Amino acid sequence: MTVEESQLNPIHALYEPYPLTSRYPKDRTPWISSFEQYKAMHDQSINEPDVFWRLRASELVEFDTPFHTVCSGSLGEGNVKWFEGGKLNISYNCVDRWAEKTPDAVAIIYEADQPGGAKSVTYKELLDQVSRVAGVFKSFGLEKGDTVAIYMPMVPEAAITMLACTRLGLVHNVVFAGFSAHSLAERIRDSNAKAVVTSDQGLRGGKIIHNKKIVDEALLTCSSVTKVLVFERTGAEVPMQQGRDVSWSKALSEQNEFVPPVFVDSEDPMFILYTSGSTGKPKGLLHTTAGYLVGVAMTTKYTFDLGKDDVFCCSADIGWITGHSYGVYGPLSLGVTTVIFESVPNYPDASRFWKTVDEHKITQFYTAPTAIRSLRRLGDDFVNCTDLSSLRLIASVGEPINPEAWVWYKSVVGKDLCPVVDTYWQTENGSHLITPLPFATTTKPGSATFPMFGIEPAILDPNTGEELTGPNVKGVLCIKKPWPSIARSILGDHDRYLTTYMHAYKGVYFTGDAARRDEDGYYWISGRVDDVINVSGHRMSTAEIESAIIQNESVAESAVVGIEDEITGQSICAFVTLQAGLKESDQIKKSIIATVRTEIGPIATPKNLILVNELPKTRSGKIIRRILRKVASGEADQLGDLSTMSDPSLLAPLVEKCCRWV
Ligand code: 6R9
Repeated sequence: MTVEESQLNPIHALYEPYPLTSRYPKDRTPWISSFEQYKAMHDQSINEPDVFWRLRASELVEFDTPFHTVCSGSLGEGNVKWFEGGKLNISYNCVDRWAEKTPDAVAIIYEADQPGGAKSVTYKELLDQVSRVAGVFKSFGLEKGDTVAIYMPMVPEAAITMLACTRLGLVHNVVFAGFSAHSLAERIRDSNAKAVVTSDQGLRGGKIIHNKKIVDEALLTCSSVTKVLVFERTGAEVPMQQGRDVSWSKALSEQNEFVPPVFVDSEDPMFILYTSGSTGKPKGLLHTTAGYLVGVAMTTKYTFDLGKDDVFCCSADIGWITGHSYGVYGPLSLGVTTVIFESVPNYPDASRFWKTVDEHKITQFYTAPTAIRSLRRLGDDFVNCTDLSSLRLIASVGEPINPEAWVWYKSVVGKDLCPVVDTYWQTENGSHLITPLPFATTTKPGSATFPMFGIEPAILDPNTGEELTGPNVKGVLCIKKPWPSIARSILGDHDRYLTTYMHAYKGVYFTGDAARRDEDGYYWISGRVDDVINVSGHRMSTAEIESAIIQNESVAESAVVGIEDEITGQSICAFVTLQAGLKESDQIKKSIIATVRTEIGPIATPKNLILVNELPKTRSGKIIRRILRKVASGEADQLGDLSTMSDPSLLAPLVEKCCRWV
C-alpha cells in the first residue's frame, strides 16, 4: 500500500514503530527498540526457554532461596511447574525492596470517584500499611494457605489487602464489587474463604454501592467466614456484627509491630480468580507464586516499555485479571507508580480519563475497547479540551478493538505520537500472550500482532485439530508450550481444567478463541468459539445467565445469545418463554431483569429481553441458539440449514417479534 492509499484509508494502513519523539525521556532508550531485537529474544524464549527465563527471573524478581529447575511438566498432562526449589515473597518484591531503595517514590496514586480527591501513597507508606493489614490478618488467626475474599471498591486499600495476603502466603480471591450477594456467596463458598475484606460502601460515578450490606447478605450462606474487615470508604454507619466484623481504621491503628514477609515456595498458590466458562458454574482459576510474578513483571516491562519515573494507569477494576496483573502486581514489581482509578470514564463528564492523565502526568494508559468506543461516540471535544502531552503509550485489552476505534484512539488521544498496544490474553494466562511491542512492532489496526516472549501460538483446524501452518489461515487459537504465568488448575476441579484447556486439542493449551494469521504473520483474534460472551470486556457464560433467568417464577425456559453491539462489543439478548397461563407484561419483564441483577449482578442485565411462545429446538429437544442469534441480529434471511428444527412453523412468529424489536 502506498503512503497516499494508507492516508486515505487509515484503518488498513501499516503503522511503523514510532521513532522516539520529544516525549521520550532523554535519559532512556526503549527496552526493545527494533523488530530484530524482538525476534532474537522471542527465538531464544522458544528455543532455549531455560536460558531465557532464568535471565528474566534473575533480572526481575528477588528469590530468597534460588530455584533449581526452570520448568517441568507439560501442557498435555496439565502439570506445569516453574522455578521449583525457589522461595520468595510477592509483597517483598512489590513493596519492601522499593521501600528500601526508593522509600519516597510514589507507589500508588488514587484517583477518587469525586474529582479533586486524589491521594498518593509512597513505597514507604505502602510498606507500613501492608504490614499493618498483615498484622490484622495474623490477629484473625489466618495462616499460610488460607483464603481471603476481597470485595472492595477501587481504592489503594484494595491493593494493600492483596499485598498483605501475599505477605503471609494467604490466597486472595478478589470478587468484583458489582457482583450480587448470591454470586459473591458462591465464590466465597467455593474457595472456602475464612475472612472477607470489604468497605462500608463504594462510590462509582457518584452512585453509592452498598458493599457491606451485600457481604452481610452473602455471609448468611457462608459458614467458613469468621472475620470481616471493613474499610471505611464513605464513613457511613453500617451494621457491624460483634465478634465477626472489625473496623479497618481501628484494627490498623492497633498494629504496632512490623510483620515480616513469609517466604513461600514458587509453586505455592497465590490467588484464585473466578471467570466464566461455557457452563453455568464459574471457574476459580488458581495462580501460583513465582511464575505469575515473573510473567507479569516481564510483560509489564516490555509491553508498556515501563521504567523509572513512569506513571502507569490501568483503568481495569481489580476484580478482573487485568486489574491484578497490570493495576497492582506488574507496575509495583517494577517499582513504578500505578494509578488506581475509582471512577467511570463519563463522570462527571466524558473527559474524566483525560483530565486524570493530565493531573497525574500519566505516561502509559491502558483501557478497554468498550470505553474507547463509547468515548469516541461522544465526540473529540472531550479529549481536545485536555493536554495529554504526558502520554507516551496507549493500550487496549479485553476484546477485539475495531480498527475505527483503534485509529481514533491513536490520532485523537495519542495525537499520532503514542504507539497503540492491543494486548490479547486471558484470566487463565496471567499475562500477555499476543501483543505489539511499542518501539519494535509495525502495527495494523485491529491486530494484536505477534506473540509475546515464551508464547508459541498455533492455529488449528477446529474439526480435525490439525495445525494450520503458513500464512492466511483461520481456526482456533492454541498455545504450544507452557509459559510461567499460566493458571495451574481450576480450584477443586482439576478434571475440568484438563478437559477445558488441555485436552480439547492434543498437547496444546486451547484459548477458546478463534483467530486468523494473515499473509504477514499477524494474529487477528475474532472472539470466542464457545458459549462465552464478552460484554464490555466482561466474560459471562450464556448458561450462567440462563440459569439466573429461570430462577424467576414466571419463567419456563430461556435461551441467551450474544449479539454484536457497536459500543459494548457484544450485548446480551435473552429469549424467554413464560409459565403456562401467564401473559407478557412490562411488569414480568422488569421482574425477570431484577432476578438477573440479584442472581449475578448488574453486568449481566440483558440489553434485550424477548418473550416468545416457544423456543426453536432440534428434534432431540436442544435449543438452536444459532437461529436465535441470527434472528436477534436481524439476519433472519440467513438462517442456513433448518432441517434439524422440530417445528419450523415457529420461525415466522419469532422473526416477526424480533423485527418489531430490532
Ligand atoms: C485479559 C482479559 C479473555 C477473553 C479472551 C478474548 C477476549 C481479551 C483481547 C481479546 C481480542 C484482545 N480478549 N483481550 N480479544 N483482542 N486484545 O480480558 O481476560 O476477562 O479472561 O477475557 O477476552 O475472547 O478469550 P478475560
